[in-house]
Amino acid sequence: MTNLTKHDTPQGPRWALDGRLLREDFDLGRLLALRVSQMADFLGSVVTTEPGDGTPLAPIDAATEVWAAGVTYLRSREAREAESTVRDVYAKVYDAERPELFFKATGWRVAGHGMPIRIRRDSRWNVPEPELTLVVNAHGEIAGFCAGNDVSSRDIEGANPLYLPQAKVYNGSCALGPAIALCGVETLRDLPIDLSVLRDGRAIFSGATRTSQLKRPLQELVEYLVREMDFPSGVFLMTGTGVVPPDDFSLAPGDVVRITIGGLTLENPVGP
Ligand code: DO4
Ligand code: MG
Repeated sequence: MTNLTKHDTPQGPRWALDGRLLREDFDLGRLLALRVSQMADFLGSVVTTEPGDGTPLAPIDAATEVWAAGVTYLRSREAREAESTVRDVYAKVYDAERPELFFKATGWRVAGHGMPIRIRRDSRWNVPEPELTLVVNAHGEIAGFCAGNDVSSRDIEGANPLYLPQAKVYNGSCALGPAIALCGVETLRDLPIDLSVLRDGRAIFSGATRTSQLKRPLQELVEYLVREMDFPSGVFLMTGTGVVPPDDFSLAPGDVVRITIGGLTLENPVGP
């Protein structure tokens, strides 16, 4: 697997490939405009010998969109049925042909590894959602993945499913990182997904699942996303959560959320 990372450098944000800086004029949109079969040659032509270190940034460009799928694991359906006043919408979408897809963030809003995520001030029940996040090119091909956190308000979503955008989209509600692992789609079929929440340095919740527990094939989620919408510079697609903490759990400022997916660990403190 090849890792693409983005760093804060004295010259501004720079991308790196396996620890070596890419040319200054590289951006992710140029890579994701290509077919997967063209990417290795292109990256080879823009990689330098300079070391790519410095504070990690979210591996996404400012204008790139992040979308998300929902109720793709049985655990997510069960948890949402329990919290909601309108239960059968979740059963219906879990079993339906068409998946649930929603807009989550634009790149400039996304927190990278080590950056704070947030809980809404007008919500009392909040959870992290550890999600395999697909990096999809302009041709609808899956080029790789990163770890993602679809931070969510359960009480706002539970009050009414029409409040979903407010439960899902707010400052600090999306984290991605620490890298984009460029890989073939077969690598993604059975990846472990681990979530821990640390409070005062101690794990107060740990849970795990695997991508093989997904109800739908990854390519099917992508196919619905790109069916009637073009993404000339590519798009990120969070694929839903299979880990939901028990109902008496809520995130609090100062907690640290650690998500590991297929060897990539994304860690974010919960800010004020
Ligand atoms: O239906 C609401 C959102 C579901 C979701 O975000 C998930 O299953 O991960
Ligand atoms: Mg989710």
